[in-house]
Amino acid sequence: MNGSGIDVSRIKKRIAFCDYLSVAQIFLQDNFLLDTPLDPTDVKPRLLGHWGSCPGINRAYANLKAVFPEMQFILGPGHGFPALQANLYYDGDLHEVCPEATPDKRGLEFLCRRFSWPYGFPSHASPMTPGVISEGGELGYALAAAYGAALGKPEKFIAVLIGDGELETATALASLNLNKLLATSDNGRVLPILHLNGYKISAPTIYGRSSERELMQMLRGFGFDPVVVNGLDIDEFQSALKNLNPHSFIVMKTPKGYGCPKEVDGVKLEGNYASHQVPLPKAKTDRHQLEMLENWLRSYHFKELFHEFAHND
Ligand SMILES: Cc1ncc(C[n+]2csc(CCOP(=O)(O)OP(=O)(O)O)c2C)c(N)n1
Repeated sequence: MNGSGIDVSRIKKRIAFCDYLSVAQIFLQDNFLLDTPLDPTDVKPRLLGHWGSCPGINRAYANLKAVFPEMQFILGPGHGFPALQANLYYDGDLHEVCPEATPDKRGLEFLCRRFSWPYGFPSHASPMTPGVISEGGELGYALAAAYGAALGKPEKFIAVLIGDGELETATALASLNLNKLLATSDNGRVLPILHLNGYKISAPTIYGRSSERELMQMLRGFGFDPVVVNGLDIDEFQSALKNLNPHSFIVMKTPKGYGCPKEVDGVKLEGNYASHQVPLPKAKTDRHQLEMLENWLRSYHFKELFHEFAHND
């Protein structure tokens, strides 16, 4: 526990659990607990998904949930769906609408196997996702959706995660004005969190290459009270959450794709655009990439976490 009664080790475990599940949904069609060495047949034949956004989503979600268990969470980069889905599974929210998503081995299989699979779950957040009011497949609307959901609902707390690529869109940028119009006591509280991981698909983002001063000045100009947090530092994140005011804006810095292998075939993965989608695209056919995937998956020690989490396993 830290000084504010927050169980930091529980947050860490939740993050590792959801990071593993994000990777597993993208890659695995079998051997979900890694009971045996990873085999090419355990890997999905068509790898479709976005890893790069997931570690940041998992860190934002875990830190927020620890303080605001009843929050409404809006995800701008809907392509980071494996992370959102992992959190919905962890909290049991998915089970409420999807009885097969049970907290046991069968539920784990169901979740992973059906991600980005014909007649299964889409690769992006979708209307099938419990609680979704902004899909995020088309970037830009998250902030507007958040302020809209807060209108006339002073009891609400809404956290909205926006990608730094997303904040380059006209819609997201213009929506920053809503702070001046709608951050009033007759509306709910909106907490925007900019996920500053520096890259979008195949290039750096403007804000990733701006100086911190420039970015802070821009946000202050929109009437926000911005604070920068290192997304990998739970104490720092928690301290920012403890000191919120109606105009708070968190800038969460993470290395894009944090936790994946550092590089493959001479290309930098972690902290680079190359982790945006599937960092090891040849994991099924290339022995070396399969081995890298196995080491990556094992780094989370998921089996122990799952045994603590699962019922009747
Ligand atoms: C309006 C719109 N333009 C382009 C895209 C294509 N697109 C998909 S993901 C992505 C990059 C997003 O980067 P960022 O918002 O920083 O999210 P990250 O994955 O880095 O967390 C883009 C441009 C889109 N989905 N929507």
